[in-house]
Amino acid sequence: MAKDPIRILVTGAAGNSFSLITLISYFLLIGQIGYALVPMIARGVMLGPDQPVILHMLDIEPAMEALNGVKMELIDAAFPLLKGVVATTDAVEACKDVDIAIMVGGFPRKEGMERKDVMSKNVSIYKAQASALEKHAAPNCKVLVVANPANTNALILKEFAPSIPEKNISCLTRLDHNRALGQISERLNVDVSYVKNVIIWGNHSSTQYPDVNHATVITGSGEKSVKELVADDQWLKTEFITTVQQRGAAIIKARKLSSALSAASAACDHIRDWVLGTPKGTWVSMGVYSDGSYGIPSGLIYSFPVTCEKGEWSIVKGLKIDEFSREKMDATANELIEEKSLAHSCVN
Ligand code: NAX
Repeated sequence: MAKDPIRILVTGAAGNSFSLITLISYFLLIGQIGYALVPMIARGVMLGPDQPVILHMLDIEPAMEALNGVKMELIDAAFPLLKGVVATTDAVEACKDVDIAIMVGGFPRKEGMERKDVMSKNVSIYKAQASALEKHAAPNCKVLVVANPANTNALILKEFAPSIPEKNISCLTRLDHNRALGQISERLNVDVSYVKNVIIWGNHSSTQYPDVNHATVITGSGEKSVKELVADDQWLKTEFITTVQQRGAAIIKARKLSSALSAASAACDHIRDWVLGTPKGTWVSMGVYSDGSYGIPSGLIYSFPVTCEKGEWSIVKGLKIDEFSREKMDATANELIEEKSLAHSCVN
């Protein structure tokens, strides 16, 4: 019997939809994650080839025409799994009965803007959308925040939607996780699907800590430690970390646009694993509400290694943390504490 459709909200779905003037003022640094993401969802990349979906797309008024264009293209693509499209600038209509919400829309930092001004704009967006989700989404709606500052936007959403369980709110660090897998695969010249259990700790920012101390590669003679195979601790502690931390900037430099394809793909990976489960023996990185694990203060949305089963994530416990890692994990936590207090100072 055919499954019932799942309703998926994508905010910021018009992507790259600005007037020429806005475009110039953004200095061409805008990506278009929403535009890359919606066809992936409609094709079954996120929830599987037998799961029908109804897409809800929310954007702002100036992007409405472009959003209607995206809707026309979705219809023209004749995706068999796509059972409906809602394209709107009304947050209430957008959030109505959604089972999954992917929050890509946000206010980007423009040249000359203070951090506090950007934070303030995003706090007001996430406060308003939290309330629309809380009142109108399906009761067990899972939320993934992609827009930056992703961890802190997710935290604001959590705080202003108190009836949504904290377990249902997350932010995207899977792109960083996938970037770390990619770097190890390139370095060892092995298929990326044989590399597993890297970890991204902390903030989706340049203070994130990509950690391979527990990562392995599946080989013909069993699993081997990435550290042993790389056999170059200096590289792992320096270039590897900075390459992953600064990959977003490197993409902007090369493409003159931010990462969109890889970010959309990572959002699909994040939701797929969360809903359908992580493979046995494998963990992934997700920004989730800290329960105090690994000495990370509770009350932060922090990226941890997690496994998922039956639609629930759990932080992987008991990993040994060395002094080098401890310092990096605390530094990124401290940045999140500071972002949290900046965000709170912007709430009105
Ligand atoms: P774009 O600027 O192309 O798209 C943003 C979209 O959001 C636009 O269509 C805009 O009209 C819409 N929008 C603005 N305010 C809105 C609101 N209040 N409600 C609904 N929609 C609204 O950015 P894009 O490159 O698609 O990136 C989107 C966000 O993802 C940015 O904040 C970006 O920094 C962040 N990223 C996060 C990543 C992660 O791993 N967590 C990686 C990629 C990306 O940098």
